[in-house]
Amino acid sequence: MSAPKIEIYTKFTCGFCHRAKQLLASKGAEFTEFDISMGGVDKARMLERAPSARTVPQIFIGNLHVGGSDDLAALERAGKLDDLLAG
Ligand SMILES: N[C@@H](CCC(=O)N[C@@H](CS)C(=O)NCC(=O)O)C(=O)O
Repeated sequence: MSAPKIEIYTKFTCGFCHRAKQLLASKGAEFTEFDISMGGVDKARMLERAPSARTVPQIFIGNLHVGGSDDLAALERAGKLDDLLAG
């Protein structure tokens, strides 16, 4: 199975975003980042995909909405992240 597409919506000055990207990078996972600091169509798209989102980052692995940085870290602690990233 091929690795799922990983997408992360971020803001420029966001420490939680940095932390999430570091965790993904430490796994060798490639991801697409959408910086929504200035709003725009990418922010609208994020809210379409995750209507209840109030913070960044918002992380998607394939069609799965993981949530934020804490949610990503929780998956890692539970030993589930590697399998999710592998697809
Ligand atoms: N528990 C969340 C916390 C995320 C968070 O507080 N993000 C801040 C920026 S670092 C945020 O989005 N604040 C509201 C805003 O910037 O509109 C997570 O782990 O992702």
